[in-house]
Amino acid sequence: MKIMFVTNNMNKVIEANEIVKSFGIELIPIDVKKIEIQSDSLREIAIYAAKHAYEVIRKPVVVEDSGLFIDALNGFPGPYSSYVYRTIGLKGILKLMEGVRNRNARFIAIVALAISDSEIYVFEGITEGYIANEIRGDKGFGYDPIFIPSNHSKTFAEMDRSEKNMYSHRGKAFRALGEWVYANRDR
Ligand code: ITT
Ligand code: NA
Repeated sequence: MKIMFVTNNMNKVIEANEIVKSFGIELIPIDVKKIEIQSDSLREIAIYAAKHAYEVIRKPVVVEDSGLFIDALNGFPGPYSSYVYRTIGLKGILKLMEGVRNRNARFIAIVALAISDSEIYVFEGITEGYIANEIRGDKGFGYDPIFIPSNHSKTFAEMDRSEKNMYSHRGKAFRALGEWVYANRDR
């Protein structure tokens, strides 16, 4: 089954496709404008974007909204992760975290699937971890070089894609989507 995926981030597409292919799903990136409202809630942002994407495409469509939430920074950058990455970047985050002992953080991914004007299903993935003391690794994307999942010593950027997918917020959210689609395959 093919599902359209509205995103400008090809890293998301590649990671997510590796996860959903075992459920017989192929995610097709599609170049439709993703409407991103300003909100503190990733869920609200994702649902709104999925609803609008469905209105344009009229076919099953997913969007993913994700972010890195750092406890010592009261959840910053959170819903602003994309903007913060492009502006202050990894170095800026490490600077804000200089001398901070509580380095706990979590990645959250919200995947919203719209299959009609009124049916939107939401799948969430959360991965707990902490902020590294320095930039490490060159795989992955975004904040991967500074995020270490709990009970691990490597950053996401030091892991191969399949290893990151086992633990990542995106892995969890898209596996949940895959299970839902599989369970509802005869609808
Ligand atoms: P689209 O909105 O077009 O899908 P985006 O990259 O702008 O792509 P978001 O608005 O969801 O995506 O912003 C999420 C940001 O959080 C993203 O730009 C990354 O900086 C960061 N992020 C999300 N998942 C990540 C991951 O697995 N590894 C590293 N950084 C991640
Ligand atoms: Na975005």
